[in-house]
Parts: sequence; C-alpha cells; structure tokens
Amino acid sequence: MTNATRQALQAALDTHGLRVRGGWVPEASDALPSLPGGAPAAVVWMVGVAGSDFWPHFKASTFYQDGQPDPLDRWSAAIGTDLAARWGGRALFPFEGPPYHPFQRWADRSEDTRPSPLMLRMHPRFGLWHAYRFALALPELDRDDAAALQRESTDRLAAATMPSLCAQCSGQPCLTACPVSAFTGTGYRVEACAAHLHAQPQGRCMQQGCLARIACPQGVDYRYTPEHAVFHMLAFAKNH
Ligand code: B12
Ligand code: SF4
Ligand code: SF4
Repeated sequence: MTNATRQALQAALDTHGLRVRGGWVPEASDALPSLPGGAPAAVVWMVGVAGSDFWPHFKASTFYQDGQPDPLDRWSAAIGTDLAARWGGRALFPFEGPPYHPFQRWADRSEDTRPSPLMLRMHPRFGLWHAYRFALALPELDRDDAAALQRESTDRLAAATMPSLCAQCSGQPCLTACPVSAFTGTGYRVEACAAHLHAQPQGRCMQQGCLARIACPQGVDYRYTPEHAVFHMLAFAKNH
C-alpha cells in the first residue's frame, strides 16, 4: 500500500480543485479536539488552495449561488465534514473561532512556508497566493504515508537553514505598494486598509486585489484571477 490515505484524499479533492498541502503528526501539547469515538488524531492533513484552481468548482456550487452569507466557508465546511466522516476523523476549520486554530503554525509543520512582512505565509512555489480551507484530523496514519511525512520533515528542516525568500528580497516592494501604508513590516493596520477600501470602492485594490500582495515577485503564475480576488476583497470590506 503506497501513500494510501493521502492519494485517496487527493483524488477526492481533485473534484473540488483543492490540494493536500501536507501533513503533520500531532502531539498531546497540540490539544486537538478528540475524534468521533474519543480516539486521538494520528495525523492532520492540511487542505487548501493554490492560485485560483478551486474557483470554477466553487463558483458552480450551490453555496456560491444561493445568496446566503459566507459561501466559501460553507462550501469548505460541506467538503471537509463529508471527508472527515469518510475516514472517521474530524474537520478543523480556519474560520472556527476565536480562539482560532493556529493554521499558519500548522502550515509550517507541513510545508516549507515562512512568515512574510504581509503576515501571510510565503510558499516557495505559490508565493503569497495560497490559503487553507480546512484540516483533517484522522485516527490512522498509513505506514507509507508516515515514512513520506518523515522524509518531508527532514527536507523542511534542511530548507529552514537557508534564508527565506523574503529575507533575500531586493527592496521588499510589498512594503511600499500599499496606498495607505497598512503594512508596517511587523503589523497590519486593518482599519487603515478598510477605510481606504470603503473610500474608494472603484479603486484598484477593490477591482484587482491587494496591491501589496500583487507587488510581490514570487509565485506570479499563481496570482488569483481578478474575479477571485474581487470576491475576497468584497468579503473583507463587508466585514470591516
Ligand atoms: C484573524 C485573521 C485575519 C484578520 C487579522 C487580524 C490581525 N491583525 O491579526 C483579518 C480579518 C484582518 C485578516 C485578513 C486577511 N487574511 Co486572515 N486570518 C485570520 C485567521 C482567521 C486567524 C489568525 C489567528 O489569529 N490565528 C491564531 C494564531 C494563534 O495562529 P498562528 O498560526 O500563530 O497565526 C499567527 C501568526 O502566524 C502571525 N503571523 C503570520 N505571519 C506573520 C508575520 C509577522 C511579521 C508577524 C509578526 C506575525 C505573523 O499572524 C497570525 C495571526 O495572528 C487566520 C486563519 C487561522 N485560523 O489561522 C486567517 C489567515 C491568516 N488569513 C489569511 C488570508 C489569506 C487573509 C486575507 C489576505 C484574505 C484574503 N482576502 O484573501 C486578508 C487580508 C490581509 C491582507 N491584506 O494581507 C490566510 C493566510 C494564508 C497564508 N498564505 O498564509 C489565513 C491562514 C486563512 C486561510 N483560510 O488560509 N485575517
Ligand atoms: S515582496 Fe519580497 S518581502 Fe514582500 S512578500 Fe514578496 S518576497 Fe517577501
Ligand atoms: S488592500 Fe489596498 S489598502 Fe488594503 S492593505 Fe492591500 S494595498 Fe493596502
């Protein structure tokens, strides 16, 4: 049996344009909620998006079309809950909270992601153009999946000794592209960003997506399509 669960999970996710973004083995200190039947989680698979691959699938769903609030969260919840039931596990969602599950720290345990000045994680291939839709905590980890995760963990530790893409970035253009200097390098002035979006609903940020994110030279092939970017900007502006 080779990578049995991971392959089957990816096959199920292919129909939604989603990806297994990696996995990690939890410890007691992670204090994860117990699984159905009370078993502890043996593995957590991170499920997310890179670029706009998922967008046509989501757009064709009833969740996008029904006019109810939070369509993307509801779409994610339906898929995650269904897959968790299939493997006797539990789906954990980035939007559950506060307190929120530490998805970005979990991401760092499953892929070579690093902090960036925009508070988003930088990925070596996808740049800033990726996100997480849910995590699946499952009661069993196949032997071959365990071996693969161990190899990936070793590779990740080796990569972590190299300077991050952001540390090597000439001029860090993300920090100067925002018209209201919302990113300070160590924080994000949410109110300044939201005020600008409300003041200029036809402005470039609302029509094209966050200019600071677009200014980043990494992962350009994965930049969100304008329609996908506008969807996120509208959702953000509606809540702030
Ligand atoms: C709250 C929240 C926000 C708040 C932030 C409020 C604030 N000032 O902190 C608001 C609403 C503003 C926000 C906005 C966005 N968010 Co947000 N957000 C979250 C959420 C739900 C919780 C974060 C949290 O508190 N975690 C709890 C702590 C304990 O977990 P953590 O893993 O340790 O995470 C923290 C640290 O890693 C730290 N951090 C990360 N990078 C850096 C870098 C530096 C320099 C420093 C000091 C700290 C730091 O920030 C995290 C939050 O405090 C997460 C989902 C999640 N559950 O993690 C998404 C999440 C972080 N957001 C995400 C995204 C994509 C966005 C948006 C870009 C949405 C969009 N439109 O696409 C926007 C806009 C931001 C922008 N313009 O760049 C993604 C990031 C994916 C990635 N590539 O890393 C996440 C993971 C959601 C997801 N579904 O994938 N978000
Ligand atoms: S512009 Fe440079 S510093 Fe900013 S997120 Fe991209 S790689 Fe990192
Ligand atoms: S959306 Fe526009 S105003 Fe908000 S942080 Fe990005 S560049 Fe700045």
